[in-house]
Amino acid sequence: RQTILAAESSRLNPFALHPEEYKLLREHVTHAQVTVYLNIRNAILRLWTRNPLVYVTLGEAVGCAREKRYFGLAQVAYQWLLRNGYINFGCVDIPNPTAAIPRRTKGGHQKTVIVIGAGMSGLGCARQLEGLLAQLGDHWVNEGGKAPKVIVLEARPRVGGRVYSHPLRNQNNSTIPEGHRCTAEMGAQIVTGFDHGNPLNALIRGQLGIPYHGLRDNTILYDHNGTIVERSHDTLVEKLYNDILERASVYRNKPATFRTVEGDRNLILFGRDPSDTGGASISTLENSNTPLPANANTTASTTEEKPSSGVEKLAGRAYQLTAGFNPNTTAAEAAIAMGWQLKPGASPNQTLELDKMAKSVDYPTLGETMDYGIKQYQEFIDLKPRDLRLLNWHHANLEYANAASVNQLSLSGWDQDIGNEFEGEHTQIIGGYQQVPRGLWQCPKKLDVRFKTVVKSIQYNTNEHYNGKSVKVECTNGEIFEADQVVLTTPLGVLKSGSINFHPPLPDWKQAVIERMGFGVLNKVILVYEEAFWEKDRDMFGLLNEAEHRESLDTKDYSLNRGHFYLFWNTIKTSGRPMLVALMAGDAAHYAEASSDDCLVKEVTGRLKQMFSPKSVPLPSETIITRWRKDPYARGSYSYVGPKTQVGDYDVMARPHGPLYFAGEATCGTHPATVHGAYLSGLRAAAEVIESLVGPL
Ligand code: FAJ
Repeated sequence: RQTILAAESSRLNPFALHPEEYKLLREHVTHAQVTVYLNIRNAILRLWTRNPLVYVTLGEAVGCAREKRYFGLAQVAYQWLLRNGYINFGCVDIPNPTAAIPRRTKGGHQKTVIVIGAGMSGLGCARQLEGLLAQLGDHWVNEGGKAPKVIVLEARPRVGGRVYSHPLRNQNNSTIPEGHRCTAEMGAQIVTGFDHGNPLNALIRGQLGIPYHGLRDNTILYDHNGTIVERSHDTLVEKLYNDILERASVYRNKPATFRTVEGDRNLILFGRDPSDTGGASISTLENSNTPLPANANTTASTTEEKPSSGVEKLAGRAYQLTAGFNPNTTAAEAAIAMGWQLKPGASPNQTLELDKMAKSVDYPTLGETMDYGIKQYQEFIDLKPRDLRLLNWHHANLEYANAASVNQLSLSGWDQDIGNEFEGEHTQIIGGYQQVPRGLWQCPKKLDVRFKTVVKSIQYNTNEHYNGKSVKVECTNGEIFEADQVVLTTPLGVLKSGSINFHPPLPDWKQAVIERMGFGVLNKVILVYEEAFWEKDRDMFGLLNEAEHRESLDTKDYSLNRGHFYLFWNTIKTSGRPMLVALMAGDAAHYAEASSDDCLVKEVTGRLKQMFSPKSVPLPSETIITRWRKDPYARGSYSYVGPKTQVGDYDVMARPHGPLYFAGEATCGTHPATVHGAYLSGLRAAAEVIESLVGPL
């Protein structure tokens, strides 16, 4: 059971090969040997996950094979896991380098790999490269040269990029140990699914020992006048919202499937190997007319779709199909089942006709389609203003999760990462999330990061046989770096802005995807007080904003204000001071960019006074307001799937071009817009660079 869990928490299917393992093994192993391989691979993962402070050696991995004849399989499993960042990643001390990756370099001179950006992807990539290169130690010597050097160029004077824990006033005392300093999270704040696949688990808990606080699902919603929305009412409207979302999901693109094979589930469950492992290789069988074993073809799904929990919703990214949703049930029947009453005379046969909106335009959006659905629901159920405020609160929550208005999200692809969310506790780091990138930078040995080094142009040569450094990187401070490979991790917003010149220009396929993908904005209004006037034990509370009167149409518009301070995080447990973080999502995020601090503080204080009346709400003693769109090294908060984004675009973002490699959250289709996605993209890019240096496994 422990080995099964180890595979699952490493985002691998314990019972099936990863598509890349399948490609590597299909010509060399039989179906029965797949079971042996999976048993070994899961057991190696178990060695790693039980204590990620300790490096798993090749010898230990080989020890996971039960018979000598499977030592070769164990070596392959070990090397695959190592190369792809499933084991021995992060801040682990590497013992005397062994010949873990038996490959040789092509030339004798010292190579240079430059990583641009010291965010989680860049640091993750550089740390992984250092680790993998160290293990090739002897081979560089054999080649008469030194191991390649890795240099990180970072525009800012700090590490972390969009993970930034801003020190609070009078707290910038370096004698206070990091984990105890009072900080405000300007960027990422939540770590999702600690126990179930998040690679940051190994870093935060296993290696750096950083304290964290588990989020509780005890959120309440305040209406604009300060009354608290009853839980039952909130649930009723949320069900309606989910129903419309689910009806809109029929327009979702079909997920890509990959070929792979499964092992024998029963044997793997009990950790046993098959007695007879002979026969033809998988590829021979596949190319012949022989019927394949029952489990021979399967699609590679490492995760299953699961309904999300309340906390997950508030943590951002997970509204998804609930098990048992039946799209053939009419909307009116569904409404009755939820607990709504139909208007007098309304027929239970009434349903939503979303096609008119979804199919009438070239680039339908989620927001327009859902609003069309809400309008149709209003024909047969009586939605009161508070219901509409609640529905718009959920829109705002999606706008937070995607850093964009729902009217900018692709109807067919906005949740293309569905099914990959990690289950389990969501947490916040105590003392600042930036401890994680700092740890990656410093442990076990400082990476070579050059701060305040802003890259302005990249000259590159795609000729594989070019005899010399293929890339010249020029910085605004006049420094020039020559490199054999460059890993670019600058945010999509920076790439979109064109602030880095490429010579020759990036090819059309890369430039086009940069333009098609969405890069949105979320902002925070951070308020520090002398004393908390809110309930200290609640991690967050929401606010339903009042509709605004639109004179031109003489109607009330619920969308205009919905993202203004729609959610407050109470970070007293993690920041060390009484602090509220008010989120500005969707259009409100842009409003925050254009408004003065004074204006925003006045507005938010007004809202808080209404919510907490008759308590007195003072002005904050310190305020910090983010304006991520204006930040020249981010130009926004995170990526989203815009109406013109195409299926597979995240992978196109990730695809290398000559000596240029790409990492960053916007290159991680399975976990975009997240810190763990950024980190995983760094591991992936490191594997690509290593392959280009020493060849494939
Ligand atoms: O909590 O995992 C969060 N949790 C999370 N990610 C978030 C979250 C969002 C979320 C919540 C729940 C589930 C999933 C996501 C919501 C929000 O609360 N939160 C969040 C909030 C804000 C306001 C922001 C801005 C972001 C988040 N994110 C997203 C993550 O922070 C990012 O996905 C991740 O940190 C990106 O890492 P990366 O390595 O891909 O990119 P950067 O920007 O960190 O690093 C690039 C580096 O390049 C920077 O250091 C930059 O200075 C440098 N650079 C740029 N131009 C350069 C350059 N260096 C040299 N020369 C140049 N020309």
